Amino acid sequence: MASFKKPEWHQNERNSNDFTTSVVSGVHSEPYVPKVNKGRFQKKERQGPNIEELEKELLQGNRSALARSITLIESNAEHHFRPAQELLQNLLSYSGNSIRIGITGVPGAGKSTFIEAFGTYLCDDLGLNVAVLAVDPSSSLSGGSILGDKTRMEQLSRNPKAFIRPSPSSGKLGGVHRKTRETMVLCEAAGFDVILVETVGVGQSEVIVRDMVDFFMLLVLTGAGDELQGMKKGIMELTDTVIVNKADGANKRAALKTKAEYDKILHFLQPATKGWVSRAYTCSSVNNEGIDHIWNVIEEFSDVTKKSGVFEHRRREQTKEWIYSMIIDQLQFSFFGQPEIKELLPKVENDVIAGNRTVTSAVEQLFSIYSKQ
Ligand SMILES: Nc1nc2c(ncn2[C@@H]2O[C@H](COP(=O)(O)OP(=O)(O)O)[C@@H](O)[C@H]2O)c(=O)[nH]1
Ligand SMILES: [Mg+2]
Repeated sequence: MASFKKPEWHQNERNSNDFTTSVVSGVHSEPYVPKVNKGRFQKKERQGPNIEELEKELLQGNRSALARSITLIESNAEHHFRPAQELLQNLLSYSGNSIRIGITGVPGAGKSTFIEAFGTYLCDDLGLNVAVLAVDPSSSLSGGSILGDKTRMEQLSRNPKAFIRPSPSSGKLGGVHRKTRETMVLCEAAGFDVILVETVGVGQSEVIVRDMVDFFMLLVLTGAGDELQGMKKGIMELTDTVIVNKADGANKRAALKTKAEYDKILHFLQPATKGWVSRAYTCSSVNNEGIDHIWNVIEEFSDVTKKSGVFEHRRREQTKEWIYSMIIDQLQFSFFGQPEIKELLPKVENDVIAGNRTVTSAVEQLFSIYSKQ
């Protein structure tokens, strides 16, 4: 009697969202396809997202359509890539009409609490639609450290005029960088007037965010003495304002002193934006003090830079920069994704580590294989 080997099933390795299954082994005269699963799973795969409908709903400001669209562009599944790009292409002409604001600062500076107060003010007092995005390069490792912040934005997350999205994780079809930029396009097409991008001041994240926003602010704590000494000068040169948060209670006087110290430093630095003098301000996010003034500063910034042409110029430069960062993303993807490279890489690595060959010759060999494809 012929032995019957039970077919084994496995989920496709791409993404846990992909419920496509396939037979990998098993002896059977006909391919073994379970009837129950066939219709359900294959239908989902074949149909894909309905881009036209998604686009229509998103343009009407439908939050659920926006959330689904972001999920689509954030997806690391290859079969989502084309539909996502098609959607973006269709929505591009509706984007660009917001003010994009980046917010950075060390953990604990009060960024999330500030966004809660600031965002609520913009929604409730000014009637604006506010989207909050996060860029957290560490989140792909930590599983989304920004999640905890949702509790700090409790009020805002329930506001019908606000939309909060945690940081995407990076993947082979592009990193956090591309996904955040594309998410901005989607938010603008959905009618958001203000986009706030929160980032932890870790590694290169503040430089990345500076490159995708119009206005960039640094939130700092009081008692700057030591902090000022240790602070990277670089970040001060990127910022359009410094906000000394937690200017309340016993901390208020110290906050004013800190503000004066930052003003002094800013005075000696190159301005982050041509024609704009970066200054320091104080606020209290928990007491809602000074929040409205910060918005006035941003509006003034927008007026000044739009009149001088600096605003548009920066956006054009940012788009150019976007092209180059995408090229680098794609190159990495195609290089490391190539089967021959994948196969050879561990061997080459070992050879170099063992001192049998130079790094240059190893890289040269890999590239000659890559360019032959
Ligand atoms: N007294 C006071 N505490 C604040 C203020 N803003 C934030 N905090 C507190 O500072 C801590 C860190 O805030 P959080 O928003 O999570 O900082 P983030 O890590 O920069 O996002 C929390 O315990 C907040 O309650 C403020 O304006 N005044
Ligand atoms: Mg936070």
